[in-house]
Amino acid sequence: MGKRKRPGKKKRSTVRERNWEDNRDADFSHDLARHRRALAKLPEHSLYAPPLPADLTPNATVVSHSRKWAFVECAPSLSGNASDAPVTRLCLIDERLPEGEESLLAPGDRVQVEESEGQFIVRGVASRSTWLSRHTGGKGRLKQQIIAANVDLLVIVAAAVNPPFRPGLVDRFLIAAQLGGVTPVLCINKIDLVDREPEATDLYRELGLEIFITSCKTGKGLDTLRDRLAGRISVLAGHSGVGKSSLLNRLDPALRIVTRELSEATNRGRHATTSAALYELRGGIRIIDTPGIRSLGLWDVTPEEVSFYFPEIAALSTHCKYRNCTHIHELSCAVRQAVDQGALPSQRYQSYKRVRTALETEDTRS
Ligand SMILES: Nc1nc2c(ncn2[C@@H]2O[C@H](COP(=O)(O)OP(=O)(O)OP(=O)(O)O)[C@@H](O)[C@H]2O)c(=O)[nH]1
Ligand SMILES: [Mg+2]
Ligand SMILES: [Zn+2]
Repeated sequence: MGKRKRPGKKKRSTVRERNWEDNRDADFSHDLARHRRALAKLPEHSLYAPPLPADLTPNATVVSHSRKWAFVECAPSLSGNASDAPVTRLCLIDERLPEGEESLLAPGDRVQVEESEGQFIVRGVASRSTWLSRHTGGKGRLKQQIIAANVDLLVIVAAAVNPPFRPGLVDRFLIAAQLGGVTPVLCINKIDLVDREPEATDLYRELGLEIFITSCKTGKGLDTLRDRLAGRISVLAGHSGVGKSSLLNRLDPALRIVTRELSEATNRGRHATTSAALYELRGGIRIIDTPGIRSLGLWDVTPEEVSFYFPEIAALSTHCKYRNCTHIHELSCAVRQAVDQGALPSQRYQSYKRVRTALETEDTRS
């Protein structure tokens, strides 16, 4: 952007005021340039002189991050009381922290932050109790992208229409929730645009999934959702344009997160949210908003294991003739019989087949 340095310009504090209206990506690129300049004047890597802590004492939570920088939420003094009102600080991420096949950081991660020469630095990341992750499917180093860490609830957000309700993605999120130890709930938004709930809703209700029917336009269902989120840390996930950020704005109008109308040409969301971030809402709600995704690559599931993540199919499979029945082409298959007889909804079976076939052909295990 070619910003010139003005003499006498006041140095900005490293403690940032929270301003959620800002575009975070712009924040990071701005900071990146600013800190590069600052680092250039420091003796080589003096910030990284202290050894990384051997025993981790987490004192902050990641709000959002880029490759080199993280916004964290912590007590005003790093060793301060938990009861102190938290502040958001911009930290460098210690470049010695190992980058493996799994994301180093995600919103919700507990980290150890230390101050060194007036700069706050993330020195360590605690292991995660729960997570929402996806397989990147790419050829690069990063194989498992952690979307959110240490969350209690996964709110799978779908729209009743615009964009159309797609049970296939819901099924994948249900598997991802099981893999990461997170409790899933389903939120069907934009109910103001239809006369009745999408057909598949009852199917999920029968499976025992907790369902919230909401409208950001009329406010329907928002109080019930708010009650469920209170006192917990949750993550909102789903296709672009289903209204994830709009839900947050309705739950706490002070947030004013950027939202975007659907594209008229494709009737799809236009990726208004570009990076995941943790928000603190009124009423003790802590929630991670995430960018809309097209598909969810599953991590750590083999095609043979898929049926274990469809509980009703797993139960039926004990009656199949072959123990290693794929439930796709075998003749004496209790699962296919159940579909034929209407005992197993064909939609769920189609989802099972899609997930299984995709795992076989995508080779997402490499
Ligand atoms: N009619 C109606 N429109 C809604 C509702 N909720 C959200 N919208 C609209 O849907 C569009 C997309 O909303 P966003 O909140 O940006 O969707 P998102 O899921 O955050 O999308 P990404 O950030 O791209 O993943 C906006 O134009 C919203 O005004 C609703 O309940 N009813
Ligand atoms: Mg959004
Ligand atoms: Zn079978």
